[in-house]
Amino acid sequence: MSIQEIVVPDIGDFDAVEVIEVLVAEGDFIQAEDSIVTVESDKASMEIPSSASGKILKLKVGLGDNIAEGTILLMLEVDDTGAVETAPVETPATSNPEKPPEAAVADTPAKQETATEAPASTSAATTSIQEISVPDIGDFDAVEIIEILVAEGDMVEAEDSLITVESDKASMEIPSSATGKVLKLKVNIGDSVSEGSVLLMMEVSSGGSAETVTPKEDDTPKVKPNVSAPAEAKPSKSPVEKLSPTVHLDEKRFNKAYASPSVRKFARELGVDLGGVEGTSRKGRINKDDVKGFVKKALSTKGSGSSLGVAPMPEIDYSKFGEIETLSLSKINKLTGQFLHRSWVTVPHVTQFDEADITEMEAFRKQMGKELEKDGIKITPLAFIIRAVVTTLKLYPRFNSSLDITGENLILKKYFNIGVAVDTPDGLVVPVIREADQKSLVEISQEIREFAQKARDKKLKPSDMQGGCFTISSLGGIGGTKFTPIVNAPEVAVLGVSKSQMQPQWDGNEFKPRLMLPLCLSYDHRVIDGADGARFTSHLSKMLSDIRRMMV
Ligand code: CAO
Repeated sequence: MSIQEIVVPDIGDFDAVEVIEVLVAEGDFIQAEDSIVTVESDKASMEIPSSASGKILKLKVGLGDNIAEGTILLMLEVDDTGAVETAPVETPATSNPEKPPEAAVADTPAKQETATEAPASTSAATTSIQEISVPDIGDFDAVEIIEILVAEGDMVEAEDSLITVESDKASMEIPSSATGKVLKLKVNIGDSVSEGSVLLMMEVSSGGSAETVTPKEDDTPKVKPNVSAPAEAKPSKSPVEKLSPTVHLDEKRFNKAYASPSVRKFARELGVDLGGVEGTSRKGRINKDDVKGFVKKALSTKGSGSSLGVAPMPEIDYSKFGEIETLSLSKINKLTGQFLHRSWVTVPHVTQFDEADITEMEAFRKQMGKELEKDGIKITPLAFIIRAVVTTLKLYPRFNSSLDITGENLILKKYFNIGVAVDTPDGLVVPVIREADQKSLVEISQEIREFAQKARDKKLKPSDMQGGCFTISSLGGIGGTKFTPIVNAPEVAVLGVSKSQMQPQWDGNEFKPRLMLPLCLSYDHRVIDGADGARFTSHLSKMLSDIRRMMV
């Protein structure tokens, strides 16, 4: 027996984290990898596991303590003789070369007890015999051994493959959980094995130290009962669950994944849901590199499907199906893509459709257009729409707001800066017409032209695109009947405008041809109710149908 300090292992960036739960008590028997405490940082909580098996003599931490890597958690009485799963065997000094290794595992329980109860101190290294069994292999149950990869007498390293098993779906290599010498194989090709099946007996060296104790009995190798399995021993979780920050894994999917235990362990440590990882090894088995690749991809595509718990896009070689050309996305494309993606996944969108009768507005615009043409000024419907939007925003101030970062407060803006989506060869940009409520139709029109030109000449400054309250995306000059624009978050609403069309409208007596403008308002449903969405577009429609109302 020896007494060991159990300390906090490397827990990554968790530094000086608070103990929020102590999961063991003095006197408890624990297994290596059993959780000792739960700690919590501002980001996540994590269970800290024991690095050894034994009896807790003294707890060194309590609730509320701050701990970091190296902090002593408890003092553990450890049976170095291998009492947990192993039997002490001869030390080099006392070995009996005549005794075959197999005999070690065939000794009687009576002798085993003696070995446990009568330890003697020594500084020499000890060896023990361990049963190496099949670890957690997910949904593979009663699978057939098709290959034995080691022989008696072989030295194997932990994680070296011992056997290959095959189910009706796939094959898998089962690795060793320890380093040592194979003494006795316990399985044959054709045997069926499941989690827990003993594969072989291994001679494991436990290394010498001042505290190491070995039996003072004779030099006969012994096996003793597993003293770590009494009722008070806590059920052991998968070792890696302990060190992983709290990450939700779909256990069913995870178990079904075709991967070896070491890869499963690795995936759990990284919080990777194996169910979403594509295996590239034989028969689609997932290897460590697949898990690493998955993590790399998830990190490079911020906010990608993986972070949402959905399967990533498959990587497809399209050239298999025909000629292809690869174009790299422009900087604007990439940036816009990120913003739109974030908005799409974080804002609950609703789109309200409506129409405005702009027959009169268009007549007026055309008349104005003729008058202003000589001064080189052109007014498009967009300038009217901006004015009508501002008037409507004044009536419905929630549409001119943003949620604060906590999501608990609404910031109402008392200014009216309207963003206008501009299509350029490099992608979409949104310059902002500031204080649109203080500008005339002509001023707004000129600003749209200038911004559109600057955008296409790549001359927009970052400040030209800041401070917007509400965005308009006008596709009217191009075509289309309706679309669902994405809110330019943290704004809460965006107006899409499609191409106006002459349509028959019933005036109570007869159908009359009227120029109808399609309006598509998308809004953040956390901030705006459906009824208000409909009120907003109705009012906007009224403004555009009778532009005199904008003056009121
Ligand atoms: N219905 C019918 N015709 C329309 C219209 C509408 N809703 N809106 C504009 N038009 C007409 C204009 O009157 C103009 O016709 P005339 O030259 O005969 O007067 C023509 O379409 C072209 O207008 P325009 O597009 O040059 O000017 P605009 O002020 O309407 O728009 C701008 C300016 C910069 C917004 C626009 O050029 C643009 O880039 N739009 C694309 C926006 C976009 O890509 N949105 C998608 C975002 S989501 O991916």
